[in-house]
Order: sequence, then C-alpha cells, then structure tokens
Amino acid sequence: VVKGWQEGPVIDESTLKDDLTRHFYYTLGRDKVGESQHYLYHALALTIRDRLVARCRETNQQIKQEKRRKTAYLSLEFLMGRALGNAVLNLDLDEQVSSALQEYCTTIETIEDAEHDAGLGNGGLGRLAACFLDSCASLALPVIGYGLRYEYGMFNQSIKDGNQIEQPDNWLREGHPWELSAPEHAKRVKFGGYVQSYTDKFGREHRQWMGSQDVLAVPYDVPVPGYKNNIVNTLRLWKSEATDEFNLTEFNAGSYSEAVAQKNLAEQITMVLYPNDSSENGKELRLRQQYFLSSASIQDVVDQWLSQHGESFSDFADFHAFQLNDTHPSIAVAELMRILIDDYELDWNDAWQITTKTMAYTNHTLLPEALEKWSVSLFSKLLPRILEIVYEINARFLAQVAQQWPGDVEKQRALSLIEEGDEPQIRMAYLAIVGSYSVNGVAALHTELLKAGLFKEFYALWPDKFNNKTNGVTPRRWLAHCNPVLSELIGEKIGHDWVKNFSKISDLRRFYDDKSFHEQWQNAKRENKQRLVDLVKARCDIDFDVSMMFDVQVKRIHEYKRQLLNILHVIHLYDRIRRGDTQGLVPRCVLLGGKAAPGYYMAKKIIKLINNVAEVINKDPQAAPYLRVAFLPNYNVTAMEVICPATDLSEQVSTAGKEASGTGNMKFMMNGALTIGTLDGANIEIRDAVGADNFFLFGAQAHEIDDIKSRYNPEHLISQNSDLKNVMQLLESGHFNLFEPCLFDDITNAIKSPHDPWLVAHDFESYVAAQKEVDKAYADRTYWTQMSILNTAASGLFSSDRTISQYSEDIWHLEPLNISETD
Ligand code: 26W
Repeated sequence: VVKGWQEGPVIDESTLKDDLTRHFYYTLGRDKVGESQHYLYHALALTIRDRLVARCRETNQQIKQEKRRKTAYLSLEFLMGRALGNAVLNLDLDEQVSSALQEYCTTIETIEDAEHDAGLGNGGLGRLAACFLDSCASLALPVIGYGLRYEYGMFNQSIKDGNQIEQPDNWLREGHPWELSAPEHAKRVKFGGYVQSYTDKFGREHRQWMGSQDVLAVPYDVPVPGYKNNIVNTLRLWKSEATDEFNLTEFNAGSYSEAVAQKNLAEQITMVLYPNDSSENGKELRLRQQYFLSSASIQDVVDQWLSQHGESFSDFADFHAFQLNDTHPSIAVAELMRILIDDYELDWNDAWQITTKTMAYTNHTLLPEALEKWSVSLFSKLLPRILEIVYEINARFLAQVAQQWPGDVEKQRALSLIEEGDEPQIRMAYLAIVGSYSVNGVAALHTELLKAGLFKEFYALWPDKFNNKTNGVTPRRWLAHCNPVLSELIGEKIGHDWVKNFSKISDLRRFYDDKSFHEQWQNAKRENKQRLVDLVKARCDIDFDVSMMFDVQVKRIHEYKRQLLNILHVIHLYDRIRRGDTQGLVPRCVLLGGKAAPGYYMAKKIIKLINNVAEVINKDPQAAPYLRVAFLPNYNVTAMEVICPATDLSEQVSTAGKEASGTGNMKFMMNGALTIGTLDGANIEIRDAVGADNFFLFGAQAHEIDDIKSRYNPEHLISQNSDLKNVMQLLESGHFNLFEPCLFDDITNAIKSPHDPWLVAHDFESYVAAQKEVDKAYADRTYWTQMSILNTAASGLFSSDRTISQYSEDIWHLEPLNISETD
C-alpha cells in the first residue's frame, strides 16, 4: 500500500471546487471554458471519479478482508446511459457541484448534456442489468458486473425521408472518464486449435486444449455508486487485444501483413455490439464475444479465489454465484467445468457439483426466434475442448432423462442439448438450465408460461429450480434524478426516505383527495411536459402542446410490441377528425420512438409508416387542434429521462404472452402515467397493484390466443368494423404514400393475413374502446390526477431494490456489507 493511503480515501469533501479547478487547469490543461462544455464536463467527471475510486477501494477491501460471498452478474449488455448525474445524486454532491460550477457561470444541467450515453445494450435486458447494478450497490450487496467494453455501442438512429438510417456510435471518441483500466489483471482466452490426450505421472488421462490462438482480455473498471451509503461496486468490462506472441511468431516468420491481420481479428471481438434484440443470427463473431466474456470473467473470479483461498475448490460454491443474463453467457457453464477439470485437475463429479451450485440463469424471452443455438461445427472449430465438455454434460444428462422416462427415445431427442438435423445445433437454453441451480423468468405470467410451455419437461424434472423474479427499475434514476420537480413535491409531503426505501412511496395515497396537492401534481406534470415539448421541437421540428394529452410508446420496434396497433388508432382518430366526429375527442400529442434491428424488414416498414402518417396529420390544419404525431429519432436512456416524467398515457400493447415483462411500463407508472395495456408481462402485476379502475385494459388474453388463431379471419373483422374498415381504406388508398405506390402493402397484407401471429385486427376494436375510456377519464382533470397519484403511489413493488432483494434472498444468499451512511 502506498504510504499515506492506509487510512483509505484522503479526499476532503470540502475541496470539490479545488479539485475541479485542478483537473480543469492541470489534468486537462485548459484555461478557458470556450464554446464547448466538454472539458468542464470531463474535469467534473474526474473530480467525482476520485471520490468514487476511494470508496470503491474500501468496498473491495471489505469484500476481501471479510471473505464475503459474492455474485458475478454476467451480461453481454449493460445499458448504463449517462453516469454524471447519477453519481452526483448517489454521492449527495448536488450542492457542492452547483456551487463549484457557479465559478464557471454554468449549471449541472448544462454540463450533463456534454456526456455521451454509454449505450452498451439493445433495450430491456441491457437496461435491466444497469438498474440491477444500481440496486445492488444501494443495498450494499457484493455484486460485480462483468461485460464487454464495446468500441461501438448501440447505433445512432436518424430518420431520412421517414426511413431509419444507422450510424456508428463512436462513444469513446472524446474519452470515457469513468473507467480505469487494469492491464495487470488481463486474462488469456483461447480460440481454435485442437484437443490432445496425455497421461500424467500417476497414470491419469487428461485432455489438453492445444495450438489455440489466444486473445488478451484487458479489464476496464467502471465504478457503480450506491445511494448515499459509501458503497461503490464495480462493473468490469473486457476489451480484446492481441497477445504479444502474435507479433513475435508472425514477425519471425517474416509475414508482417499476416501478423497485423491476426491482430485485427483479436481486436474485432469487442469492436461492436450486435444490434439485434430478439432474433439471433448465428454469427461466428457473436459466439467469440460470448466465450470471450465468459472465459475472462470466470478466470477472473477463479484467480481471485486462488489468491485468497489457495488451490482447494471444496468450498468455492459457498462463496460464489454466477447470474447468467439470458443464454448469451451460458457457455460459462462449460467454461467453469473446463477450468476446474483441465487447469485444476478436479474430477468430473466434483467440478459438476461446483458448477451446478454456482450457476443461475435468467430467461428474458419466449420468442422462438430469440432462442440461441450454435452449430456444432462452428463450436468444434472455435472451441474444440468446450464442445467435448458439452457432449459429456449431455451424455450424463440424457442418462438422467432415460431414467425419468424409461424407453422414451422421443423425450431424449426433445431434451438433448444437441438438436439433431442436417446441421446439428447446441441449444444454449438447455445448457443453461441443466447447468444451473436456479432458472427464473422476469414476470409472473412469463414464469408460468416457461413452466407450462417452453421448459415444461425441465420443470417436470426439476420443479424446485424454477422461480419468478418480476423485474424492477431503479427509483434513483427513474424518479429522483429524471423528475426533480415531482421528487421535490413528493419529498415535501412524505419525506425523502422513499429514494432509499421505495415501498414508502405508498404514503402518497394520503393525498389522493387533497385539492391543493392535485394542483401541485398537475403543475409538475406540466413543467415536465414543457421539457419534452422542447425536445420534440428540437429533434423533430414538430409543435407539441402542454395542454394536450401526451400519449407515448417508446421501446424497440418489434411486431409483437404492436406499434402498428398504436398507429392504426392514430389513423382512426385522424379519420374521425376528417369526418367531423370530434365529440368527446381529447386533444392528443402521440409520441413514438425506438430503434429497429438493421436487418428487420417489417420493423423498418413500421417506422416509415409512423413517419408518413405523422407528416400527413401534422400538416393538416383541420387536425392540428386535436392531434399531433411525432417519431423521436435515436430513442435512448437519456431521451427516456425526459420522456417518462412528461407522459400522461403509457402504451403497453403487446400481444398477450409475448412481452416477458417490460420495464418501460414501470418507469412511466412511477412518474404518474396511466397505462393502456394488454394482460401481458408485468402489466398484469401493475394492474393488480394499482387496481383495475386505474388501468385501461384491452385485448385478448394469453390463454385465449391459440383458440383465436385457430379461427382467425381478419378480413371478416375488417368488414364488420367500420372504424377499422375506414383505417384500412385510408392505408390501401395510398393516403399516406401518395408518391410511393405499394409502399405499405406488406403491412396491410400482414394485418389481413389469417396467419398474423400478432392479432392486430383482433385487438383493434377493444383497443379503440379502451382509448375512448381514456378520453373520458382525461376530460375529468380531478379524476385523472387522482389516478395518476395512485399509479405513482402503487409503484413501490416495481423498484429494482425489491427485485434484487429477492434475487439475494432466494438465489444468491448474500449478506449486505457494512456501510457508513451519509444521509
Ligand atoms: C440473440 C439475440 C437476442 C438479443 C437480446 C435475443 C434476445 C435478446 C433479449 C432477451 C431481448 C430483451 O431485451 N428482452 C427483454 O428483457 C426485458 C428485461 O427482462 C423484459 O422486460 C422484456 O419484456 C424483454 O423483451
């Protein structure tokens, strides 16, 4: 330990102003603020990072010294968004920062805008991982996140002529002040080569992975501060680099170009995040990413174990849990086996005991196209030793299946980790289930559907493995930080303890009938709506109006999420306006946003349709008093921080049984939006919590879907429903594509198809009816305000603190660290 540091952090809290100045003048070498606030942002980030680093060291020391049991959260995605505002909130530095920035004649809000989002995730799954890290640190739980440091995160989306354009997200270009690299802890990850047998001096047979081309995994640590508890956990992101031998061997062979090419191959691994959510495409580079993360992270945990506990693994499982965020890192099951057996000479049964006592798997989707399978031939080329281990796991597992269902060969075929066929495939979800002691879904319905459908045989084999952990979101980012006006008001009424203890939010119910509180609540919403008005004006050049209802659907574009149903309703409202049928119509601003996977044809068509419909409606003066429509480009975490506080109506309209949970639904609810939704995912639990009277329900239920599909006749439904007929006529007459004939044929044909899996035409009628109820309710300001208050008050369940407490209680069995609170 460096002399003078034994006592821990020497950061004097009163010197934030001096530190800022020092970083600005000396670390960065600036003397003028200039036009761009970038350097000031950077200096402030470094100032705050100093305070995080000090606490991070103390947190890690405690974990080590007290030999704490800990969890490694393995995820290919962490959608962190911005870090500055979150750190200022969690370290309680608001006042100090504001006063320091006064010297530079600026505010924290202005400086925050200079930060680029860390967009290392696609959507729900990646943002969930980020909320979980915040909750783990805030609950003082020893959890370390492991992920990849992609050079390019989620692409930037712009809209040209109504179409999505993807541009690379070079988020590291201006530097990333929140990370610290630790090259001394780099790991080697093997790819390629072959497997050889050898016999040791005791006559025992071993398998050895030889001739591999190794890639270096260099860790970059990002601090994760807990809320006012002085805990700072770590998110460790791996960057791929070429090993030194690459250069040596290839240079010696005189093949300079080959050496450089090999180096590129190594560095490609963490170059870019795959922008698909919910359909896997079997790319070799993606498998490389998955193994790279799994191997580096497990080596890291094992190396720390060795240095603290020596070479015996007998109680390794008492000190570790690995949580697999979907199947993406599920190869970790085989990798832990490989390390224990090949590197530390454990026998199979001991290694399997350890593995199946430490691995836990979370499933995030039921969509068949999202279930990962990797071809055996790709595995054998890239990861030959891992393939052998998967085969052995499978052989032993199938013996168990044969015992449970004697003579049932079909069962064995159905449950095998290897799917037979022309191109045999490894079923990664099955590997994850067989190798884990816990398998969980992310909302009550989702978990039930897993047990009754996708994984039913596994459920029959191991009922105790299966459990539900309904998702949640962090109330720090998704209320305290993003909605300061409402947070202040809530604090005045019930105190500020809710930020830490979110079940307290239910105390708001007491103000349900308080007229002056209603007014304050409405004023807060209006102020937040103005912020969104400004954003929509700046990004879309469309005029929203705070006096209108804000109706919002933002999420990845996918057919099952049914942005199409939403836009059909918009067209219906437009049709009513044109017919002069405006009786009872509440003026609305409809906002949609979200990215389409670059290869997802229908999702891109839907974006184009939304934009064309918006253009026609927005330039029609007859519509202007009633209806405005915008598609917000480049929806991301930071945009949501402006959107959810401003929303009146939250659209959660997926086909029942398809949305595993949803988490946007929770962010809107916390901020006082009402939900219009189907009985899907966590919507069901949201409705139960707030009461059926305070939720706008519509649509087919999950258990009815099969029956409806078996006799589905959308053309008949269209002919019977004049609203839908009019909407289809507008679409098919080319009203929204005057100069682009046939543009939306694929969309209208999909709606009319008896095989439409999303049942858009079926749910249209009940959706429109529910929207009418929305109008009625909104027209009564007091009634709506009461429902809004009740939604926030009932959102206590949907804090990720609750979710993480349950993970810890039921799966991880962690003890909270000792904390020194600052509040
Ligand atoms: C292999 C391609 C791929 C990539 C990502 C397949 C599947 C995914 C994710 C599982 C998609 C995802 O983000 N799922 C969402 O997870 C959220 C957090 O649990 C849920 O709230 C959403 O309902 C679910 O769609």
